[in-house]
Amino acid sequence: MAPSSTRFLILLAAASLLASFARADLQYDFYNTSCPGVETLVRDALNATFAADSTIRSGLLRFHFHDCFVRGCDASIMLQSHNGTAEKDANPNLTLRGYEVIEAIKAKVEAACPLVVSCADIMAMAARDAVYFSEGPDYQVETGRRDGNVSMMEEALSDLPPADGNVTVLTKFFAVKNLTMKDLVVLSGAHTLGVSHCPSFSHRVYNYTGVGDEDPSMEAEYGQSLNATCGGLDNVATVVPLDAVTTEKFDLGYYQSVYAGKGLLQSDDALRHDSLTGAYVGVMNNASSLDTFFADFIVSMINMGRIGARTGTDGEIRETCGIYVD
Ligand code: HEM
Ligand SMILES: *[C@@H]1O[C@H](CO)[C@@H](O)[C@H](O)[C@H]1NC(C)=O
Ligand SMILES: *[C@@H]1O[C@H](CO)[C@@H](O)[C@H](O)[C@H]1NC(C)=O
Ligand SMILES: *[C@@H]1O[C@H](CO)[C@@H](O)[C@H](O)[C@H]1NC(C)=O
Ligand SMILES: *[C@@H]1O[C@H](CO)[C@@H](O)[C@H](O)[C@H]1NC(C)=O
Ligand SMILES: *[C@@H]1O[C@H](CO)[C@@H](O)[C@H](O)[C@H]1NC(C)=O
Ligand SMILES: *[C@@H]1O[C@H](CO)[C@@H](O)[C@H](O)[C@H]1NC(C)=O
Ligand SMILES: *[C@@H]1O[C@H](CO)[C@@H](O)[C@H](O)[C@H]1NC(C)=O
Ligand SMILES: *[C@@H]1O[C@H](CO)[C@@H](O)[C@H](O)[C@H]1NC(C)=O
Ligand SMILES: *[C@@H]1O[C@H](CO)[C@@H](O)[C@H](O)[C@H]1NC(C)=O
Ligand SMILES: CC(=O)N[C@H]1CO[C@H](CO)[C@@H](O)[C@@H]1O
Repeated sequence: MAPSSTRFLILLAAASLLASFARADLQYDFYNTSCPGVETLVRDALNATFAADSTIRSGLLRFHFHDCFVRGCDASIMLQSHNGTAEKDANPNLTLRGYEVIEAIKAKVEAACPLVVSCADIMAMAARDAVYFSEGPDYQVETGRRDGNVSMMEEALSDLPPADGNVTVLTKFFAVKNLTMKDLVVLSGAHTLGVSHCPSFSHRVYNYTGVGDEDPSMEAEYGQSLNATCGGLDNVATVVPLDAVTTEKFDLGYYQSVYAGKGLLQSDDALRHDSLTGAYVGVMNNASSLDTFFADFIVSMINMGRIGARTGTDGEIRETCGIYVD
């Protein structure tokens, strides 16, 4: 073999080794030697936070979703923009909650292990702990993500699924993130926690097709109660539970609501009108399916947590999550 091609092969081997290092996968317990006990530290801090405000749990679960769907799970949702054009400034983000919670935990983590643990991993742990402390399943999160430092409003507007989307539309938004229809119907189950502001669904009550009509798919009494609560299309101050059965408990209440025509968002109700996702909603309407939902949810959360993950030497570990960029 000629020396030049040997050199080439060695270079090739070195390059692919380097590439596989840079691509290093997420793993369980990534910080076990670099910051031992960090997951307990985060969980204990959240336990105290939730004792003071139990409603912030749903905010943290949604926060991780909005982070992952835009530029991957890289905490770019937390970046501040001098000129107001960051992800966080996009319309769907205006109701995101939990910035201060993540920042406070990050400060505690920095005190224990400076510049080791990413904001993106803390967000993933916080979403997991929010579910756990809502009587949902406990699971191990994958860690080893690093933070991004680019944040663009347009990407949040183009990559987050629309609240008035049908299953065809929603499936496309999930597919570009490597998530399946199963992930869609399972992760929508996160709406077993938390609330929505009236403008996210009020068109269903007051102006469904633009002629002052109501969405005929909505259960009649439910529509009346939404009308009474919101009192009009543009009430930005009032919130309504996404799962009216058990708003703060992670359970099957969401699927029971959707099954009964009491899904709050159009994207929730849409799930029962597609044969595949509708079948899942039907199964989850049965109380004996709780364990199946928990197991499915863990799998789909791990899938979502892998979107666009930066690992190895890609990205950075920041001291503060919400630094200014641009
Ligand atoms: C299928 C596509 C989805 C759409 C269209 C959607 C849309 C929405 C909307 C419009 C709200 C209410 C915002 C407001 O007006 O305050 C909301 C809340 C929420 N979403 Fe989703 N969502 C989707 C998927 C997800 C996923 C995958 C998760 C997490 C795994 C999630 C977790 C939450 C939570 C926990 C809340 C309540 C937040 C709070 O209480 O502050 N959503 N979602
Ligand atoms: C965690 O520790 C075990 C040994 O205790 C080790 O085998 C494993 O590689 C470590 N994992 C990481 C991600 O460092
Ligand atoms: C959370 O805090 C309460 C006290 O407020 C304590 O009883 C409970 O054991 C804690 N749970 C966990 C998982 O740390
Ligand atoms: C879903 O919505 C899209 C966009 O509005 C529309 O083109 C499509 O026909 C709808 N699909 C179904 C099955 O309703
Ligand atoms: C209802 O929707 C139509 C079409 O989008 C719009 O022209 C009309 O102004 C809306 N009505 C109200 C009360 O906003
Ligand atoms: C909403 O409530 C108002 C006042 O009670 C009533 O006049 C209106 O018809 C209701 N609209 C719908 C869509 O139920
Ligand atoms: C619920 O599921 C259980 C176990 O699969 C089944 O035995 C039962 O008949 C189901 N109940 C309903 C109402 O479908
Ligand atoms: C989807 O998976 C492919 C193949 O593993 C990967 O190259 C791509 O980066 C993933 N996309 C996202 C958004 O994670
Ligand atoms: C963003 O991070 C990259 C490394 O991932 C670095 O080269 C670049 O200078 C950073 N940009 C800013 C504005 O911090
Ligand atoms: C705002 O910041 C973004 C990101 O750096 C940049 O692309 C855009 O041109 C800036 N807009 C203005 C008006 O300065
Ligand atoms: C432009 C705008 O309203 N941005 C908001 C995005 O969300 C954060 C957190 O709720 C708000 O502080 C910003 O004002």
